[in-house]
Amino acid sequence: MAAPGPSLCLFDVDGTLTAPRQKITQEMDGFLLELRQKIKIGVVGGSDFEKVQEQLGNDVVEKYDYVFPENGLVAYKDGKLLCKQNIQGHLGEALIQDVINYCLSYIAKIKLPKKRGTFIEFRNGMLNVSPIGRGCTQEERIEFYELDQRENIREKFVTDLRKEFAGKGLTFSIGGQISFDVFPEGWDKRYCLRHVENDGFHTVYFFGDKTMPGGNDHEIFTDPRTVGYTVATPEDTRRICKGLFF
Ligand code: M1P
Repeated sequence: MAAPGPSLCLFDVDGTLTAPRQKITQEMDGFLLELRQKIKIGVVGGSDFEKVQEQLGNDVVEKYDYVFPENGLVAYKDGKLLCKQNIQGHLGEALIQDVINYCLSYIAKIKLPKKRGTFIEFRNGMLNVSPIGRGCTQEERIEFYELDQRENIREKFVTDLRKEFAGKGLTFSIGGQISFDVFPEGWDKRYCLRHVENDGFHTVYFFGDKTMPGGNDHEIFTDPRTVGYTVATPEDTRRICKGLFF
């Protein structure tokens, strides 16, 4: 049973509302429309706004009460842009270049079955670093993901970066299948909560699949300001919401 009073449901995107980097199914899209009749809904993803639109539809800001790409560093409420942060202003060019140079030289030294283009994507609120390159095909993405699960390529990379940049105020977070995100400490998914804090919600529910320590949903999932649910698939998300809100 849901708690009484006005509530908000915040959803992670990949693995929670959609399969990783895939479009939302019609069924899930329809379900969220129904859910929105009962409760305010929002999304918070690591991906940038363009990717959120690709996955949830070009009209995503009309379909959800809140849309928080890049952990809420970019924020939309009621269809309107609320704010856009940038990392360069916060971290400074020198540190950003050190991170970029270090990552590129690390990637240059590892041998993988395949490497494609766009190893670093510079976003508003984060750097997204991919050893295979974001330009890979869906098949190549799965191949890398399976290899990564066996060989912990990203985990080793991130462990190395955490040592190299200790004390510099950076967070390295593994969220998806082929990459990890780099952003200032505190700019994880909890960042989006500041945009809803004064909107009078009694309860903010959060649903995510990467809620374990080290996963990019962990901080917001364990935050005292949310009631967190771990899901394994979009079907799981639907099932839990039905039990809570219908
Ligand atoms: O939302 C989870 C992650 O989705 C993408 O990851 P990948 O392409 O590696 O599957 C990225 O947009 C990443 O920033 C994000 O955290």
